[in-house]
Amino acid sequence: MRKLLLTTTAIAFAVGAAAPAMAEFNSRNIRVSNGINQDHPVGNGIKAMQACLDDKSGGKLKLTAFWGGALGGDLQATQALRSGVQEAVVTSSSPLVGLIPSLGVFDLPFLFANSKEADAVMDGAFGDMMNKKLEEQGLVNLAYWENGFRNLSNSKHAVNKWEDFSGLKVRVMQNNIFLDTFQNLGANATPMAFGEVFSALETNAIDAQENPYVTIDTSKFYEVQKYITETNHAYTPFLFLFSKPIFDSYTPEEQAALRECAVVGRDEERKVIRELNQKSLEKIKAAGLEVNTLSAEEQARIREKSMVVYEKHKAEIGADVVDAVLADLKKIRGQ
Ligand code: TK8
Repeated sequence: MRKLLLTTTAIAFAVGAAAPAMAEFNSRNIRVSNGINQDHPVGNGIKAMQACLDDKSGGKLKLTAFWGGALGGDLQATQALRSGVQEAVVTSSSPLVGLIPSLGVFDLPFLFANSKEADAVMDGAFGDMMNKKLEEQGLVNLAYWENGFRNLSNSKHAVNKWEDFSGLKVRVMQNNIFLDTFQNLGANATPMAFGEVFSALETNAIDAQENPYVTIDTSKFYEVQKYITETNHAYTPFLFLFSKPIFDSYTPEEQAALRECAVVGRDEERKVIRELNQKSLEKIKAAGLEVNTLSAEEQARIREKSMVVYEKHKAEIGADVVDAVLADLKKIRGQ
């Protein structure tokens, strides 16, 4: 007993000695909600972020993750952040376009050719510019995580060309750019929150949806779909958003740790999701789905015909924002 007490005192002393650096950290329980499931790479990112926070805060900053939309969908959770009743959410940018129209830039069809381009734009000055707009709406974006390139799945027929989209009832994220992109393709597009997609597919209320392979895998959409086409029609990011009213009440050390560790989490999440992409596709194939790819000509045709969406939505997104991202991409592509 005595020995145990001594040991405890020694530990307390050791912790105490390290305390000055930790003095600026308070015990915080940070709730982070997600619409996707825990086995999505966002789960790996959150683990890595937690390890980093443990290290920096001496275990004081704790993330508690809620999966599968348990705290509400993307938009609902984001509103809870703005009013300061929830700390954080990993959300797609797309459902927030009603709130921040310029975020619609990320929904423009075929904007990014690969994830390298997406990373360069989001982790650079353009990403910072969008973060300022988010801050004006009470949202601190700690980092851009990856959702990924989106592909179409459906229960009706193989989609190999423009004409095959005709009449398909496709769920799209809640914004006009996605709606127009799919209507322009001839589909019957229906905006819907992510949490309703599985049962809408299961009951055939809709025929189709579009998401990255990893989401089609981890959210089990493959169980209620028959065909999949690698369309890569959009790359939409995840935002790691923090409630600005809550963030502002934290100490500078806590704020810095959150920002730095969200980047550590981002790097892990991007690494894992990129490794998983092909594995998820294999799993979807093994589940019996027919996998189709578009020919190079058809891809070019769809891409070209989709460009009307840029002109239609440029003013609403902000001409300066669209021009800025296109200028950035030109630079990145060395044009
Ligand atoms: C999950 C969503 C999802 C998105 C969608 O909450 O809605 O289709 O791709 O990842 O954010």
